[in-house]
Amino acid sequence: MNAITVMNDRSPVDDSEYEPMRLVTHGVLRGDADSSDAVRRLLRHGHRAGGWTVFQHRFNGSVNFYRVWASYKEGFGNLDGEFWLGLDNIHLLTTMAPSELRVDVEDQDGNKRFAVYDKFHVDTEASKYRLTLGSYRGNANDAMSYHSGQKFSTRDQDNDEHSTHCAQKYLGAWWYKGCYFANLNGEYDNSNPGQVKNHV
Ligand SMILES: [Ca+2]
Repeated sequence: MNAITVMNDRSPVDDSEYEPMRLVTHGVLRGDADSSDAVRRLLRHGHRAGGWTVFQHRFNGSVNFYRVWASYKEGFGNLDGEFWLGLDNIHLLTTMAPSELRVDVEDQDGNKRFAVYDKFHVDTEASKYRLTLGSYRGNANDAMSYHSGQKFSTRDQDNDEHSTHCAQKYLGAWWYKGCYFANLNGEYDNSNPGQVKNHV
């Protein structure tokens, strides 16, 4: 399971005050993939469930997610532990077949919720892996629609729309805008298992 903290008001996280809603989640994508070695490897390792392919997994903070562009491009971590599949692979998967994005969330009391976007595409590196999402459905917060249309940013690449460098400011890497509703690759809080800090 991933860990994330998603805000529950209607403005993006930046300097404004807000009450965080703590959630646990993992991001998965659905699509039929067979042309990439890395993707084949992933699928062989059984990281699929009900037609969904997990492209990001965080659950104990053992892997550092505050990484540079090249690392997010290639992917990192261990498929048996925490990992990021890599933007090139996510681009490939979402280009080979129409894909959906699903986020499953679980709060500290074990309450589970989900969000699904009926279209999910990540563009090429030349386009800074621009994100496109379709319509939301589910019973979790719609934390991702805000990020649709945005370029990916990392600690060494500021492609967001904010005057600051969101990835550096919030210790993550994401399709930041100005800055975020969701920050799934943000700092993991080891002092509070199952949580990710979303504000510094
Ligand atoms: Ca900026």
